[in-house]
Amino acid sequence: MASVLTQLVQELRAGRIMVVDLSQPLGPETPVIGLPPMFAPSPPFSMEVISRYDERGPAWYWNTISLGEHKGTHFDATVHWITGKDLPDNTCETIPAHRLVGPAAVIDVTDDVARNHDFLLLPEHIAAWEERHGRIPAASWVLLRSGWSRRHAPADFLNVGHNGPHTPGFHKTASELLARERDILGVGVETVGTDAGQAGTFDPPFPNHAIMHGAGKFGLTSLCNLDRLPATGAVVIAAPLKIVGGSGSPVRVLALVPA
Ligand code: 23J
Ligand code: MN
Repeated sequence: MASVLTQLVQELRAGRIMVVDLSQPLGPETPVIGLPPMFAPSPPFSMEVISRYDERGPAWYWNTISLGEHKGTHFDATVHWITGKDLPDNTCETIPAHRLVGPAAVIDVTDDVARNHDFLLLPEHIAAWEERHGRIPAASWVLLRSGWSRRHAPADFLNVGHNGPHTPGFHKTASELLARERDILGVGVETVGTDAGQAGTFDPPFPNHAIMHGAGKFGLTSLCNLDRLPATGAVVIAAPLKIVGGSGSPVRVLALVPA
């Protein structure tokens, strides 16, 4: 009887388990969240050549990059929000690695979001999902499949109107249920942040950040290819850079998915 890992390698080689990339490309065009003007903005991504097979380095190519931690497909550590500021292991370099890997519970709200860009997930949607698929597995990444990653142009992706951004997210009662009554690693979304576009006006402001990070849970944003995942049965690996004192990091999120 082959060990589970030997079997995993065989299944990967045979194409019966696929590796699905849930990350967006990271570059100068990558959109960044717009906050109200009284708050400091996150800077854009920039890249400068150190050398490129030239007099600065005849046989090697490398760059310097500069960017906000919370740029593109990224990871929110618990220290990111004031509610998580005193929790143990709350920065990027202190998170135990086993808390970065877990089963995916994919909640598909694509149709609701097509009708209402400000759609908020409610506890009743989670109950309906659990009725069909069983209880959200222990140590899950709960992924909100909204179809939003199909919006490639930055203006469509950020969807900012005269009264701010309009993108879907979680009602605070759903965040509370997931953070307190289920055993999850965190939540992942296709939008620019784990809170809805209008969440700055909610009470409390940005409730998903406040509730998740206060409960020691993580966030993943700007995911794509969630439509290639089953509702249950995939395994997600989300490993942020081990930035000392970091509040978050660009992340390559990979899913192992049965073919
Ligand atoms: C700062 C303030 C509000 C929000 C965010 C950051 C994010 O979405 C983020 O990237 O964590 S909503
Ligand atoms: Mn973030």
